[in-house]
Order: sequence, then C-alpha cells, then structure tokens
Amino acid sequence: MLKPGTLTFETPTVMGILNVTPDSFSDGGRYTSCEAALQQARQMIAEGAGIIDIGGESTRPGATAVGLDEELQRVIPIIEAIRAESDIPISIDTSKAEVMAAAVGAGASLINDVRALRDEDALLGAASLNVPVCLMHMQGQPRNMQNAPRYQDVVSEVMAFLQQRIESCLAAGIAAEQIILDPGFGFGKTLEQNLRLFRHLDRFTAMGHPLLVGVSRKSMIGDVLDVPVEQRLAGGLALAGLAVWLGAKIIRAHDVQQTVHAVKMCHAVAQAGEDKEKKQ
Ligand code: 7PJ
Repeated sequence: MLKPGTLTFETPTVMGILNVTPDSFSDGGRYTSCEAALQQARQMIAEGAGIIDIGGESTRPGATAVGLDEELQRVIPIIEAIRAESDIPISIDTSKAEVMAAAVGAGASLINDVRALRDEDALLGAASLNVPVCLMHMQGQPRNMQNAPRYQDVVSEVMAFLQQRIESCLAAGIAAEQIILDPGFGFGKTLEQNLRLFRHLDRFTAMGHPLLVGVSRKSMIGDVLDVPVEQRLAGGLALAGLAVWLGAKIIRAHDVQQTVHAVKMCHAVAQAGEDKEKKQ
C-alpha cells in the first residue's frame, strides 16, 4: 500500500500552483493568507490536481532572494494545514536544505528545486529525505537570468546539464526512480530558445525519467500571442496538450480544472493509439 502523498506517474498529472502570498503585516495577516491559500488548495484538489506545489521564494525574473525564516513561515503552516485534511501529494518549491527538511517533516512528498540541488547541503539533505526530486534547468539566477541568455545548442546543453545533475543525485544516494526532470521554461531562455526546447520535449522524455513542464501564464505565451498574463489560458492549454503528447507526466499550472481537461483529452487520444497496437 502506498503511503499518503506517494506519487506514481502512470498517467499525466496536473500540479496546481499555490500562491503563498507574502504578508508582513502581523500574525493576523499571516493567518488570513494561510486561510486563503488553504481555500485555494481545496479548490485545486476539487478540480482534479494530482499535486499541489507550494513555494515561498519567488523565482520570477528579477526577484530577489528570501531569507530562511521568512520562507519557512510562508510555507510550513500551509503544508500542515493541507496535510491535516488531505492525502494529496504536496511539492515544496525551494532550494534550501532546511526548508526541504521542514516541509517533508510537515507532510510534503516532493522536492521541486529550480536550482536542481546544485547547493551541496540541499543535495545531501534531499538524499536523506527519501522523496522524489524535480531537477530543473536554469541559466543564471532569477535576478539576472533574462539578461541575454546564451546557448550554442539549447536542447543539447539543457539535456547535458540535467544528465550531470542526475549523476550527482545518484552519487549522493538518490534513487533513479525518484528523479523528475524539467527543462525550466522561462528560466534564462529567450522566446526562440523556449520554443525550440518545447519542440524537442520528446528528447527529454527519452532520458528515462518523468518529465515536468511548467509554462502556465509564462511570457513565452505572452510573446507569441501578444497578450497580458490574464489572457494566456488558451495558449497554456495548447502547450499543456502538446507537452502530454510529447511525453510529459506532470503539468504545472495555475488553472487546474481547464488544464486537467486538456491533459485528460490529449492523454485519451495518445492511449487509444497504444491500445490499438497492443490488441493487433
Ligand atoms: C517552474 C517552477 C517551472 C518547476 C516556477 C512561474 C515561475 N518549478 N517554479 N518548473 N516555474 N519545476 O510559475 O511563472 O517551470 S515559478
């Protein structure tokens, strides 16, 4: 029997993004934002999310770093609150070993590190926690990553980076089955580089680990469609469908219900092809 919060990757899953709003006013304010986050989590669970991703450090372009205590205070109460009422797998979006340990202690079951465990403490800490880890590619740091990112060949360079991170994880004692890969859309990539990576997602799938794709509301959609962030849903659903078609197993999204529908529909078509091959 699987432990509550255990992940399997047989069918594609939607990872709902939970906003943990920074609130520096007072404990009262913190309580309000925790309640609001819990409400949002309940809604995403009802809409069919398979994982809830919680992050207390903004990694958007230009964002500055957050201190350890602040990050812990943002994420731990909400993880505890969700775990108190649901077995849904919870992902902790952090690069800090201390946050990883506290989050898993509070009930998180996946570590989502946009720095791919490049921090040695995070690597060793994650290995000791024995939960799946998502390794994401990022060129530079959020502060400066969109200042003229450069690659000779973006697809092979991102693949080589992920392969090197896989090897570090294996050497640290993380099991191969616990490793998830993510090309990191928008993290130190131009529009052309993002589109090229997406076009070749099948090569990432072929690396033999579950693939996570996060493009929800991102600027690659805004740039192609020339629309502001609140008008990027249709573009995001098109990409969610394509990602599933190209083998992605986890789709990270803000709009859970619509994304679940897009993912299920594309998966149903993909499966119909496989069933036919098996029967004939
Ligand atoms: C991603 C993420 C992503 C993973 C963010 C945003 C920026 N984690 N955290 N993959 N993006 N694994 O949602 O716009 O693409 S934060």
